[in-house]
Amino acid sequence: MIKRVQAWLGRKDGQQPVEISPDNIPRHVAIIMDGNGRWAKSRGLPRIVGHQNGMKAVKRATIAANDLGVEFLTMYAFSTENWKRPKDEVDFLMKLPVEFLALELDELIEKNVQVRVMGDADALPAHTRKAMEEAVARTQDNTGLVLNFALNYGARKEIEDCMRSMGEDIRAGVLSPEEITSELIDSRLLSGGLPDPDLLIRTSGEMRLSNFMLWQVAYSELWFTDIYWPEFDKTHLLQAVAEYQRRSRRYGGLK
Ligand code: V0D
Repeated sequence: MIKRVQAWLGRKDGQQPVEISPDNIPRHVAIIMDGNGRWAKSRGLPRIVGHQNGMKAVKRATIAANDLGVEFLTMYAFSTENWKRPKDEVDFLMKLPVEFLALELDELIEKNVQVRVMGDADALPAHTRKAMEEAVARTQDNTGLVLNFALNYGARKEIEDCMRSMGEDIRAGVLSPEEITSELIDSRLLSGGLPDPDLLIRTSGEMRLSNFMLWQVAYSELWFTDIYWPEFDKTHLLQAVAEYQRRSRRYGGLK
């Protein structure tokens, strides 16, 4: 059964219909939300206005993914490298989880969304951590879309921490080297319990992974768009999913 989803793709030649099959929706979509600063600069606005509008796009993407039947949505909100930005900008960014949850948590709960966070929360300001912990606690039994924020996250550090902890277990005699398998590593990464992303989206024209989920995206379909993150809406998600469905996924083997 093919459901025809009509979506405006911003093409000069008019509306372009996108075909989405309900049988092959990516279970896990991960997004590198790039281009907030560039979006603001292109409009002569301060960078923080870009981040503010980026937050609105997080809401749109969440609703669109939920409506489409995506089960897991991971958003790269703050990398371990982002601490190098000017202090004022970092301070502003750290208020966004508080603001986002104050505005949206009730609706997320109503929609049965489960909020998760992956990354080193210890280094975050108390107000940021508190808002996130509260959202995670209040939604932990929800059974709908899992909205997973990667915050103070870096893939190499995640792998480093995982290897160190396995080394410690070997030294303590509770783990043997033969027991180290892909499945064990999966379970001990910060994304433990989530399936690997089926589809990775990056906005704003850059075609890099930038230390995002390096282990987990081994077989993911990658989709890049030139649009800036604050412009992202459901038509872009539909476009990405339609392309995902067009590609054959072979896992390096036969179809
Ligand atoms: C700025 C674009 C939502 C990327 C989106 C602290 C950069 C807007 C959150 C958020 C950020 C995080 C956790 C949570 C609820 C919401 C967020 C940051 C940046 C980094 F539980 N948007 N958002 N967090 N931006």
